[in-house]
Amino acid sequence: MSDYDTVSADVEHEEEIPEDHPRYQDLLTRHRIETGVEKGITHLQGMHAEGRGSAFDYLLGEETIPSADDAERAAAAQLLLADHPVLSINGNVAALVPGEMADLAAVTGADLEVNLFNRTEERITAIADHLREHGAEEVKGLEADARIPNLDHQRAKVDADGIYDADVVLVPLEDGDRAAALEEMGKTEIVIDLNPLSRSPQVADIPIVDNIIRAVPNVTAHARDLADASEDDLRAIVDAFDRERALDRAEKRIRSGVE
Ligand code: PTJ
Repeated sequence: MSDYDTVSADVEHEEEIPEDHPRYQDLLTRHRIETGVEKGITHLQGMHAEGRGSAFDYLLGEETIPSADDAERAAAAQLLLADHPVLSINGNVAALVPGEMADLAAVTGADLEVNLFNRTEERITAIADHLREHGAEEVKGLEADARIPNLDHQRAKVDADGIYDADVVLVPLEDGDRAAALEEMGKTEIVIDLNPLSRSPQVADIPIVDNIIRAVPNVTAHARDLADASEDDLRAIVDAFDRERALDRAEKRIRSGVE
C-alpha cells in the first residue's frame, strides 16, 4: 500500500491532505465541499455538481489551459471596465473559494451577492457569514427586493442595488437558465464552468472553462497586473477575446487531449 492510499475521506482539516499527492487538488476540493455541506453552506446537490466538474477537469488535465488563461485576463479587464460589477455566490462557490472571491471583489471594486438555486434564509445567512469570516466587507443577496424577469425559480431573487443593477456579472458553477435571462437584461456575463457545453458558458460573453479553484486567483492576479492599464488598453483586451474560439479550444482539449 502506498502512502497515498492512506489519505482517507475523513480528514478533519485540509492541511492533513499531503500537497504532493498526485490528486491533491481534487481531494482538497472534495474536502471543502463536504465541509460546506456539514456547515449548511453547500446544498447536498453541490456534491453532484462537484462530481460533474471534476470529471471535466480530469479530461482537461487539471490545469489552466492557455485559452482559459486568455479568458481570465479578459474577465479581469471586463471587471475593471465595469461601472457596477457583481460576483454571484452559490453554495459551492462559497465552500471552495470564499477568501479568493473576497480578494477579487476588493481588487476590482465588485459587489458580492449570494444567489441560490436551493434558496433558504438559513443558507443565505450562513454563506454571508462565511464570506465575512473570509474577508468580505459587504455581502448582498439578503434583501432579494428585485426579480430577474422571465425566470421561474429561486435564482430570480436578487438585490435591486446588486445583480439587478449590475452591468457586469460573474456567474460561476451553474448549468442553468439564469445566464440567458441576465443576457436578456443586457448584462455582460463572465461564466466559470468546467463544462464548455453547459448552458451558462454557452451564452456567456466571457466563458472561462477552468476549475474555480484555479480560475479566481488567476483573474485576481490579472486584475492586479492591469490595475494601471488605460481604458483603451482594457477595452482592447476584451475586444480581442474570442468566446467561440475559447469554447472550441476547451472542447477540443476535453475530446482529444490537445488544445
Ligand atoms: O448552492 P445552490 O443552491 O445555488 O446550488 C448550487 C449547485 C451547484 C448545486 C447548482 O447550481 C447545480 O446543481 O449546479 P449544476 O447544474 O450541477 O451545474 C454546476 C456546473 O458547475 C456544472 O456544469 C459543473 O461542470 C460545474 N462545476 C462543478 N464544479 C466546478 C465546476 N466548474 C468549475 N470549477 C469547479 N470546481
